[in-house]
Amino acid sequence: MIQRKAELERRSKETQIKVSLNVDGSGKTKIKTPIGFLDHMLELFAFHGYFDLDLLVVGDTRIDIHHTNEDIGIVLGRAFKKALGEGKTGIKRFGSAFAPMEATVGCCVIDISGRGYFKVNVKTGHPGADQDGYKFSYFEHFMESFAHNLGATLIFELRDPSNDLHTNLETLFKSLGLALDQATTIDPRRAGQVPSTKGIID
Ligand SMILES: [Mn+2]
Repeated sequence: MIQRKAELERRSKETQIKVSLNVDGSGKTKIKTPIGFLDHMLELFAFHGYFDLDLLVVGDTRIDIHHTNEDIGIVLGRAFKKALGEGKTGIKRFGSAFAPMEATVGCCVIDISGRGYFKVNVKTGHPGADQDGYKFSYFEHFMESFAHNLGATLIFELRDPSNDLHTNLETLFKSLGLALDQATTIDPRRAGQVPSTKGIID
């Protein structure tokens, strides 16, 4: 089987990011960013998606976490795109998943279509107050960057949100791990084919 792995490094005046990804891993992670809350979310995303992910980040968080949060989304999206390869041969392409936590359900639908689109719907309620410096809007910004750089349509729905931002985002990150695992799975019935009637995903 081909190795679906990627290593990337991105340096800007705001952040330095090094990532190593294996799409066909076992969920092992070594994640160290200046945003502890995001480390926790990315660990559970990778664990439930069976992705091996090493991520080392230095960022200008003395300003705020805005640049660092966004840039991690960019680099992670690029790493998945690179690991899946140019034609995305044989992958299922679509994925959808639900992850509950108490009454709250995080839902994710993804299509690795080559085009970036992002949306999140919150059904009845509020996604929760800011927590330990993290905000729901940072989640949106992170996922928008991720979707555009991966080249995927990424839609989330948060049902019956708890008052706790941590709980809510945990269901969403888990649902992404589950949905992306599905979408990146190689379907033997599509062996050697690009999963599009157009014959190309770019
Ligand atoms: Mn937690």
